[in-house]
Amino acid sequence: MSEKLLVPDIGEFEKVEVIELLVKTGDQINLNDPVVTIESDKSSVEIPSTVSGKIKSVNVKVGDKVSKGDLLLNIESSKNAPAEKVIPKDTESIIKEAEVVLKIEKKKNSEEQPIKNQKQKITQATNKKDIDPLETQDWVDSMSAVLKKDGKHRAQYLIKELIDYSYKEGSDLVLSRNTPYINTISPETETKSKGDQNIERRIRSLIRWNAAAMVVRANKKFPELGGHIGTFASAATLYDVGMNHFWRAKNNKFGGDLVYFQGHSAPGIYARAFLEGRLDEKQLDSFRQEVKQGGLSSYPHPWLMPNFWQFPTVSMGLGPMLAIYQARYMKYLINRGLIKDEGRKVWAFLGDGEMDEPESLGAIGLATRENLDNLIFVVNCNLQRLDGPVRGNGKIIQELEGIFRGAGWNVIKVIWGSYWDSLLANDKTGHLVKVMNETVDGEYQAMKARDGLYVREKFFGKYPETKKLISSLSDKDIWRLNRGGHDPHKVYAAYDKAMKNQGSPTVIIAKTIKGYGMGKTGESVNTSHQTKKLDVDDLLYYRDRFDVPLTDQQVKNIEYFKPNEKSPEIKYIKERRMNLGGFLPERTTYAKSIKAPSKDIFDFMKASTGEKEMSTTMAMVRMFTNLLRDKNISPRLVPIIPDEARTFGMEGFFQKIGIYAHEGQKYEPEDSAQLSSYKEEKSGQVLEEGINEAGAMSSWIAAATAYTNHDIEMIPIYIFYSMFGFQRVGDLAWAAGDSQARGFLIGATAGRTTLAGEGLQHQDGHSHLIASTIPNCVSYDPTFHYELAVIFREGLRRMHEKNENVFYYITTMNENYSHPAMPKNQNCEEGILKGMYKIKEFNKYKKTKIQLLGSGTILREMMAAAEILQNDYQIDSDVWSVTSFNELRKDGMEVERYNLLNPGKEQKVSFVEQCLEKTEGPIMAASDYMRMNSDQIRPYTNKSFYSLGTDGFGRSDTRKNLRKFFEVDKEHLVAYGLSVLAKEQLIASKYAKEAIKKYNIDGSKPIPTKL
Ligand SMILES: Cc1ncc(C[n+]2csc(CCOP(=O)(O)OP(=O)(O)O)c2C)c(N)n1
Ligand SMILES: [Mg+2]
Repeated sequence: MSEKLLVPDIGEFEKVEVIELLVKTGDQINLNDPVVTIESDKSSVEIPSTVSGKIKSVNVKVGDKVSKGDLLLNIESSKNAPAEKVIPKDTESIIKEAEVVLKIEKKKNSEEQPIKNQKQKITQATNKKDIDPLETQDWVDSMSAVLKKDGKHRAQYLIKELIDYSYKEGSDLVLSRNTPYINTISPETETKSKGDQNIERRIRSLIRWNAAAMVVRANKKFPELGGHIGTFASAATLYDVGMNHFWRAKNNKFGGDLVYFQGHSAPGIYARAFLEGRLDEKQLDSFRQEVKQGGLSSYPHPWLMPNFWQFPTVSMGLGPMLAIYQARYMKYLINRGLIKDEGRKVWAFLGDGEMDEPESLGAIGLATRENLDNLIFVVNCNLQRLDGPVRGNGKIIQELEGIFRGAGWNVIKVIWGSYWDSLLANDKTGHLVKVMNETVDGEYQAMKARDGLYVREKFFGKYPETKKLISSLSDKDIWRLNRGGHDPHKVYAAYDKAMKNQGSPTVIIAKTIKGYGMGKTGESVNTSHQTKKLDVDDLLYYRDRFDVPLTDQQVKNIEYFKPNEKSPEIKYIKERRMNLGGFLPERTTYAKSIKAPSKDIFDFMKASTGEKEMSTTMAMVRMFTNLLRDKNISPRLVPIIPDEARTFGMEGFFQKIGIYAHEGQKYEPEDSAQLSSYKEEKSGQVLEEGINEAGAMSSWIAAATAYTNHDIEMIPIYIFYSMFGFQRVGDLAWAAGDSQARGFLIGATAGRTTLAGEGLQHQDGHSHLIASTIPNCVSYDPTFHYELAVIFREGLRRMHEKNENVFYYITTMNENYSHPAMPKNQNCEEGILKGMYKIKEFNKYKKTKIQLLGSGTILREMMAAAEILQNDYQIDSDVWSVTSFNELRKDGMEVERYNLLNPGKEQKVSFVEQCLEKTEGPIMAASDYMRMNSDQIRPYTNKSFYSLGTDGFGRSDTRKNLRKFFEVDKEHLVAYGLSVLAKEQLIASKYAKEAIKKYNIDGSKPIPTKL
């Protein structure tokens, strides 16, 4: 049957140019195969075939302008397979998913058992708000009956119904997101650990000791080194239970759980590795002495300990975000079929003070939306941060419970240790829970800084009922009443429950004591955080507190303690880890590299675009479209966009590779009839992160380190508004460097004067400078499409084929202009990559010459200025395209350093000097960035050097006016050029004066930084 393939609905565009024919007459094509590429002035997009069959005729050619409904191809369609009858992939997966959900629901329902044996009864003591306690009791009894008969889900349903009803009847009181200040898991429902508690306690004590000894020894030797004891002291049990029973290591059978350790608990992690035989005493003694090889880094830094640490976490707030996006990315890889679903988990350990960072809580909604049941947060609530209490007058645990529960997380509070169980069981009047609820964190902290007597009086002494409750307990017994986070049974039960939770992320909020066991100097006192020296008495106390088998003399010598290899402790610790697949943390990679695409895939970018004008952003999108045709590269590309795909002309990707959505697309998009309609898919490739640069950057880091965390090399490309890139998420970019991320960051709509109408907060004139602060970030500011192609291909080769641990920052612009062909000069490619090459020479007059360096869009102003200088002033020039002042500076710095450190040896020559030393005339450089950008190379040439740039706040106007304002338009460049030559006494100053007058330049105008 003969079919006609017409141009589909392409939105608001008409007369769009055909730029590529992807098929020819006689070709056999399948449904959805791309047949032609069309390009508007903003974006390019492939048109897919809507039928399968053999092409009878192609009715368009490259250069034709087409609109909706125009004929593209005549196709002899294959019989028996009309496209309409095939159930679209999406529908299929929606049906499948619905079936799975139904099954889960069924399972859930059948699992729902009436609560029979749970004895825990929470009675809240009466208070003034209860105007009718008898009525209250009636309701409580009814609820109790429901719980017994029909279980907790039915009970919750009824409560919800009642609340809904009360709203309907006019009540506007909001349902509380809080439960009483007790453990979420009742003692009766706790899963018990099968571990040997005695031996685990001994091991934990040794780890505690060695961690403290390591910090104290380092500071005894060099008091300036610093370090923390109090944090790990509070978190030791939280880590140990995970290490002994839950966290599975990566090995050849399993991908491994991913654990984000709280940054300054690093000493404890080293101390465990010491017992495991992974680190030796010498290494412990080089804690925080990282300059010499083999030192232990102060905090988790993969850059400094690349075989050990996986995640840099110590800049507070980054860990929580990175962990959320890591868990999300893990699901992305699974849903795209790139890794297996092995039930791996992402664990993140966070401080309660750290939770105040907006980043810590900023992405918790995403974790719920995306059903990240592979994510477990553990918030160590020791109630203190650095200076003092986290919430002296309130309760951080309750606050966090409300926030996380409100966001839909599974919340598990671990507040009280097992010693409290019987007291709570005997709290018939509810007064104990009442005191627990009423006591604020400042009081809880103070109690643990004092003693049992103080707790008896201040806490239990508050009501006669609570006083009576502990009447048979000694002060020592009261002191022993432990917090949940220090009780391995409670922690085990919480972890077990978290592991089994389905459909939502879990947060375990554990109450602990800062500086646990450190005694008067460091336990629960406001200065706990900074305690890094312990005197002999403190150390003896610490030894006794944890029964560390060391003599007084050994304690005085601050000796480490490691039982011999055959001891039950060492055997146990190793056996536990072997059962869990190996040691942790450990950073390895078994990812296969990706072969860089052949050069010809970029060939079209080496030809001139002729009359056709386009921006470098558009050239980049064309390049990506081509890369998506490369079988090796295509599945590995991860385009990441913070709600700006249309800004960058990338909406064509929506249909082509789909937007990742773990639930697929449950709705018919408004624009479904259009070619670039919004298509969400479970196997979608694009990460549309919403207006969320920090989240997008976190996704990028997850993808850029997938080679180590998931053993699969990926090519993430995060495209953002350049102003909302580095300056917005600078600390994450730094963490990316530490993490040895590999991938591309594209600062689009770049430049202070190139993004015309958007104004002060949108116009970026410094992102390259920020990029230059990250040692392994390679950055470029290309002007022409062939430069972009050369840079991008080299990036693919270096990062993903050769596995170099660098990442690329490339700026692209939205100014349309035609692009010349790549110069034939052999050194051009090398120059593009090293940072500069000669793009044009003006040699007509051979009298006076100037070297003109331009970067980004300002290169074109420079080329135009060179022409004016030649034509109107008989000045010759060499024009250099500077693709990267940053790369030139790196090279210059290295060469200068070498030369200074090697006097008398053959001196090296910087690339800048190799390019410029034999040239004539002074140098004038300009870019669309601050002068500091081009100033970077000033020291690496012996010639006179003048910088121009866009220092100051941006503002909206036309490009022409902006360039005039910042004095980087061709007229200013001519005037400045003549002035430079006059200053160098190469021409008379009258020419400069004349030009300044001619171009209406006001010499008395204040510098733009003051405007
Ligand atoms: C972004 C950032 N700001 C400040 C610090 C300095 N700092 C390190 S630890 C700390 C206190 C941490 O308190 P908390 O999160 O409660 O952890 P704890 O040690 O109590 O477990 C501070 C302010 C940091 N590491 N990162
Ligand atoms: Mg804290």
